[in-house]
Amino acid sequence: MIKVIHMYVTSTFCYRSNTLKLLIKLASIFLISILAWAMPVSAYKETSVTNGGTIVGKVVFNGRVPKRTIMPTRDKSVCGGMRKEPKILVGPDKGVEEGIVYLKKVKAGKPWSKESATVPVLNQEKCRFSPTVQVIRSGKIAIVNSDPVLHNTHGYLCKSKGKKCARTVFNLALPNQGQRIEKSMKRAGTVKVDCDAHGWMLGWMQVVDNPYYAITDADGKFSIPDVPPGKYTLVAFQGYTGAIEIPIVVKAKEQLEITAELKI
Ligand SMILES: [Cu+2]
Repeated sequence: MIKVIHMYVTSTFCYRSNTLKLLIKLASIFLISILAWAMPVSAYKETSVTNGGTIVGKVVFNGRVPKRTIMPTRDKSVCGGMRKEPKILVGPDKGVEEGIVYLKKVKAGKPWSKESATVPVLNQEKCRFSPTVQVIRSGKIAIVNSDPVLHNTHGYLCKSKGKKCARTVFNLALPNQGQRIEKSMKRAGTVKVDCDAHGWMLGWMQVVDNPYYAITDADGKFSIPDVPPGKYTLVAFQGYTGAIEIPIVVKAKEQLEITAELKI
């Protein structure tokens, strides 16, 4: 009998102890997650870069370019009629226009440009986002409606490599022409923007925490100068393909040539 009671007490104690351990573990994970979320990303330090290298390159897409059919169902006098648009802007030599290129997790380097101090604008004009693709310094952005129709501008933070964009970062109704609302975009990351009133509207923003970025030109080319020598991860992103990451080594006063091939 004593043995049975002893076994019962021991097993109950073990059970309780294990439950307690599990609870402590869960609480720790929860606390760590909260802290990681609340803590600011380590701030970028501006220095003068005298021996920097330059990254030049081209973003390409070699596959068949998929198209989407846009069929406006409302506000046609402002938004236009049915049309087809390519999902990737690819030039004759396979260069991808409006690709975003940036370096991840740069701790120190060249100063931010003066332009980056002004509040960037995401305009909505003729039911299109303008610019369709932009890179913004983490901070404020102004969302503007230039149309005489309601736009409900909705931004989603993408999870990884520009995919799984589901977490709402802003959701703004702008019923009036000329309306302007400022939002704070503190976290670096890719943001997909659409409009709840016009399902075909699509735009992309990359919020960055360092000034090493570029948007590709009509030939898919880009240049990122004054990069302090070192190892980095270069990211090339396009809304439909998502992002690819390329490990690179930048050497003092040298030019590094990169071809970033995006794939579906
Ligand atoms: Cu809209």
